[in-house]
Amino acid sequence: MIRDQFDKPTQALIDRAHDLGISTGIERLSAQEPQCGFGQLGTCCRMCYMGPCRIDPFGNGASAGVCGATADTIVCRNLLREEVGGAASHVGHARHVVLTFKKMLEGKAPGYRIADREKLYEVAAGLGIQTDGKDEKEVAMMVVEKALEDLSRQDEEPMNWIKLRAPRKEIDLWSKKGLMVSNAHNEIEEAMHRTSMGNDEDPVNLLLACLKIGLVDGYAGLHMATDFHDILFGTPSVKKIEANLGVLDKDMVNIAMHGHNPVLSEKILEWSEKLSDEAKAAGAEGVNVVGVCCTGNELTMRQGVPMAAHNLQSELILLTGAVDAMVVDMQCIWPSITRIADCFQTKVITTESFVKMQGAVHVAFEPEEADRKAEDVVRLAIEAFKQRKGKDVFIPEEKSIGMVGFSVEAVLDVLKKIDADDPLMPVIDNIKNGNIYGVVGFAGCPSIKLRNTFMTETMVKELLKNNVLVVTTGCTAHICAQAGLLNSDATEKYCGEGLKTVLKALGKAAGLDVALPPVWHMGSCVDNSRIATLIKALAERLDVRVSQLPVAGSAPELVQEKAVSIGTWLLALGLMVHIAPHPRILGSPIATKVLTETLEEITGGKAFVELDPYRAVEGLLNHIKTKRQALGI
Ligand code: BF8
Ligand code: SF4
Repeated sequence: MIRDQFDKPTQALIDRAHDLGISTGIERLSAQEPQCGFGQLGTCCRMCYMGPCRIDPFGNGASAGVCGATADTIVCRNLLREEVGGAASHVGHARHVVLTFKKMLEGKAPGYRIADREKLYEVAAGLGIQTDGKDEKEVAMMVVEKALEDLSRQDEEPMNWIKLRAPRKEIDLWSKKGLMVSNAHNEIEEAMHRTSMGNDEDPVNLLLACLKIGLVDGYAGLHMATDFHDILFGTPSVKKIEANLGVLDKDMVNIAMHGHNPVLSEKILEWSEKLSDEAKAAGAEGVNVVGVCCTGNELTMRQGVPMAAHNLQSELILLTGAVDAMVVDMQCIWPSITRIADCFQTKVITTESFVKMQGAVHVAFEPEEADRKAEDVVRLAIEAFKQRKGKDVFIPEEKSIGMVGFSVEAVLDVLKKIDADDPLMPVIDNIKNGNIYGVVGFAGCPSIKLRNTFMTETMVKELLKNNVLVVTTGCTAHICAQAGLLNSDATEKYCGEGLKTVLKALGKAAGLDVALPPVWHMGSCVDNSRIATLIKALAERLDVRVSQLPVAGSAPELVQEKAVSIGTWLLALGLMVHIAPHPRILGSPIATKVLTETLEEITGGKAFVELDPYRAVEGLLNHIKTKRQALGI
């Protein structure tokens, strides 16, 4: 048994699984080891049935596939397909929300409403929609049409959401370099087409296509999803929350919401409150909705729902035996969960027709019937509680407190209290004087391969010590919350003097008695859009390119294809992106050189691969230092 390698509550549940003879990812990883070297280097091709072909980049085996494809071609084709997987997920998510919104406007989805009118009008104005003489519904429908255009137009016009959300100088650059994209679906189709057997062989051309898919992901995926989430459910504001597995309560009906889409989880939360009396009649103290993965982030930043578990804990949380229902929508849902749930009284409930699981109950969740379906789901959880009542559970007691909900709007509200006319100026002044040495965005997943090194926590603490402000999204936000990095005590404990001074002043401006936390929770993975919006605002205020700013990104525990496509978008924007573990590009000398070096001459961005947290921070700090020197600060 692997012992004492993870944080205490995670390890306690791994041990419990072992004692009960239940398999977890930790064991399944050991059973896979050593993992295939060809796969890790990216040099395995299955694009046709003359293969699969494997290229040994060290020259000890075949140097080309049966068709003659080289390691460079194979790696770049595989990378582009990974990106397509990521971008398709984000665009599919955004489309789902847009269509729900459209149904609501047409009167077909009465369970939803416009929650943030101000955001709707901000988006409409940004899209160039003339709002005079039109009512709210007409404006909203025109916004929907603009979104659907980005998924359907056949001319070469740049995507509406790029014009709406991308920084001006980067739009010019992408246009000049032939990277501009027009229709997300066409780009995804073309990327699949060009990577199929007998098409694009040129590794550089394939890498340029990766950048285009990065833009598709960033604008028709992330930004579009965030904008419609905010309009439908409200723009997040700063609030206090609890995090970690200890947020489960054995005396309540525990519903773990897992996945990504607030269209489902917001309704479940609403019905968990409405059916509270039924839960009480069943012998519970009420219904306790907790969040897992990105749905957890969506619910916490808008509704203050506790953040129970990140992706690595998504199967472990079921080992508590205290989860009555795990309700899932889309993405990052491990197939193992139904098998673990089966050992307890836990019901796994799938809700999307394209995300079904053997052993799960399927409740087809359509926006048209959102209320009735949400009611059904909560009732299933109450029934499951009745079966569990009185049985032993094992809930690790750890929980931490933190502040979440740092949308750009929320940040600007605080800054306006310091400088109403030029709210970004206080931040810029503090970047100039070095109180804020730089800003690093942490995004992505918990990797089962790196979690036991505390990769994320170690890097974040090192950066804070060096006065680097950290912003975060996704499961990395869960990791930071659990490590106590989202609260004011962390400011005192981990920040350098300069950053501490700034966060105390901001806390005061926000009307709090305490400093702001040193790590700002900006949302779910699609909300990497919010980080980009903050960067755009700074770049445009200073009239510089994004690549000139003392900022960088890190995906310190890369797992998902989605993290690869987000990372590529950030490379296109001009950022240095730190990545661990190794992306599957090292089998190609061309891909490695282009992504870690040459790209800097094109967009200003570059990938930086480093698995040691201290060396990774050193690399990020050096990058920030170079940018500061070039700006003369
Ligand atoms: O989209 S951080 S494990 S839950 S991929 Fe998935 Fe990774 Fe979590 Fe959110 Ni993002
Ligand atoms: Fe092998 Fe070429 Fe077929 Fe790939 S496309 S499996 S390299 S023959």
